[in-house]
Amino acid sequence: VPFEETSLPLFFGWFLLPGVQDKVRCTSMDFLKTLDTLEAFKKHLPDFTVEAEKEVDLEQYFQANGALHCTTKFCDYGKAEGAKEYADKPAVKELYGSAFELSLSALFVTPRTVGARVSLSEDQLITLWPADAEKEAVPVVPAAATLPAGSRAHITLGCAEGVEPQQTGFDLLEILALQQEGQEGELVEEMELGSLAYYGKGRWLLSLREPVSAQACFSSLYG
Ligand code: 2AM
Repeated sequence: VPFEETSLPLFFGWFLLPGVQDKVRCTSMDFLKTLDTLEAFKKHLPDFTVEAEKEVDLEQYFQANGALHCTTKFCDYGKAEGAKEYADKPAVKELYGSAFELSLSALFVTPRTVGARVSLSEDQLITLWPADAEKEAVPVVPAAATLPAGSRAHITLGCAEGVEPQQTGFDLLEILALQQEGQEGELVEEMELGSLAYYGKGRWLLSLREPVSAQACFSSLYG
């Protein structure tokens, strides 16, 4: 296999700095710990898991995986569509290895994934976010076609057993699509971190009162 065909990474993305990873993991743990004690969560537990359990320990339910990051372009070592074009973009080359400030604006939980929504700045959108990131999700989440660029940006914080990480972005897009249709979600509770809303089918969104600012390095993973 020629070197050019193997030299592309598994994915490009913003990797949270180690100290920031700990902070975000703690925030996520606190949220999960609180969520599964809420009466509203217990009430909707049948929507969350089909198993006939009375309780679920969310911290056990979700498995964390590797370094926290916000994927920009999944390249699959060059096999993914548009991988080479993305890697060749002048902005990608120029900004590779530089520091960024990501704004985490919400946390969400579904029966499949837990993640943080990343609200990208105009600059981050223009320079590094692939133009087709939302369109690529359309086969799974049709409404993604009408959502603004950057809607898919997220950090996977954990996945339920047997769930692939790319599911986190689909789950976020689904919730944003409901919001766009005018569904506000059922306001469940004002928590210390922000307001918690329920979107049905086991989908929960915590809009952070104060967005969490997270320092991150734009880089890639070969894995
Ligand atoms: P994630 O961004 O939702 O966490 C390695 O698998 C990384 O690439 C993970 O971070 C994963 O999901 C992301 N990923 C895997 N397959 C993908 C795909 N087809 N499209 C976009 N991102 C993908």
